[in-house]
Amino acid sequence: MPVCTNGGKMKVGVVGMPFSKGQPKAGTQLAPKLIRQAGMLEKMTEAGNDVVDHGDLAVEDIASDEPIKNVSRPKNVGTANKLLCEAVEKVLRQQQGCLVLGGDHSIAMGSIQGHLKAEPDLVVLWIDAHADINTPLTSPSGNVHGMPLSFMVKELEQYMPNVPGFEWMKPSLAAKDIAYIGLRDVDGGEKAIIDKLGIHCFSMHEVDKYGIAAVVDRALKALDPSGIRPIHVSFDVDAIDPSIIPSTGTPVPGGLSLREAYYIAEEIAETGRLSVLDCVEVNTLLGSKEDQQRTVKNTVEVMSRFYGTKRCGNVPRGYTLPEP
Ligand SMILES: [Mn+2]
Repeated sequence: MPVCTNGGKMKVGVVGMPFSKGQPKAGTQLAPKLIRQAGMLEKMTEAGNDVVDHGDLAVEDIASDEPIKNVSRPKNVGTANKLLCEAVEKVLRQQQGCLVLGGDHSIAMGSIQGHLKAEPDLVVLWIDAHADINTPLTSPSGNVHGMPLSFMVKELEQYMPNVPGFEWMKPSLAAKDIAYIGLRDVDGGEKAIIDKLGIHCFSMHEVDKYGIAAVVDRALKALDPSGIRPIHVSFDVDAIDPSIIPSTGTPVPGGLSLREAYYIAEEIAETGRLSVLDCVEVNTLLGSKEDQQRTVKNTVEVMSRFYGTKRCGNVPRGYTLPEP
C-alpha cells in the first residue's frame, strides 16, 4: 500500500528545473541532476511513493536580456517560469503531487502559479533565510530570486511595475496564505511589507523562543486551522545552517539545524497534504569538493523526509519478516 504524502494523490511527479538566472551565480542549474544522482527518487520510492520522473524542462537561453525596472534577466526569468507553471499544472492535473528540483528561488513563481491553477485553495510554507518578497522597487540587488513572492501576492499588485515577460503572471496568492519559517536576513523594505500585510512569520528568533515543534504547529494552524488545504512548501536550502548546507549562493549563519529541518519535513509528511515541494538554491559550483558533497547529501536527506522517510525507520514496501 503506497503512502499518501501528497495531498491525496498517490503518485509524485518529479520535474527538474535547471535554472540559475534569478541570481548572478552559475551553478544552481546543475542541482536537479546531482540530486537525482544522489538517490532522491530511490529514497522516495523506498518510502512507499509511486514516483514518476518527468525529466528536466528544456529551459530556453535568451542571450539579449537587459535589466528592466530593476529586474535582472527579465526575459529569461519570465520565459522559464511560464514553462514551469505549465509543467506543474499538468503534473497536478494527472493526479500526481509534484516535486520541483530547482534551480534558484525565482522558480517558485512558476511553481506556485502552476499549483494555483490546479489547486486555487493552496497555502504556502516558505522555508528560507530570506523573505524573498522585495518588489523591484525595494530590491537592493535586482535579482528575481529575492522577489518571487512580490509578483504573486494580490495585496502587492499596486506596488509592482509592469515587467515585460511577466505578463502571464496573475497575482493570485493572498498574504494570509503564506507563512515563513527560518528567516534571519530580511531587508528593510521586506520587513515593511511583512508588517503591512501581516504575513505569518516564524523567524529564527521564534524557532529559538518556542522550539521547532511549536513553530511548525503554529505555522500550520495559522495557515489552515481546519487542516484541509493543499500545502505548497517552497524550501530554500539556505534556511538550513551553512555548516550543513555550505554550497548555496547566499548563506547566512545561525540557521536551522539538520534536526530542525528533518522535523519540519516529517511533520509536513504527516499532514498527508503536501501537494508541491520546491527544492531550491543548491549550488555545487560554490565551496570545496567536500562542501558540495555534504550539501547534496544533506539536501536529499531533508527533502526525502517530506515524502515519508523517517528517522524512526521505514518498513520496506511488501516486506514480510523472514521465518526460518
Ligand atoms: Mn529563497
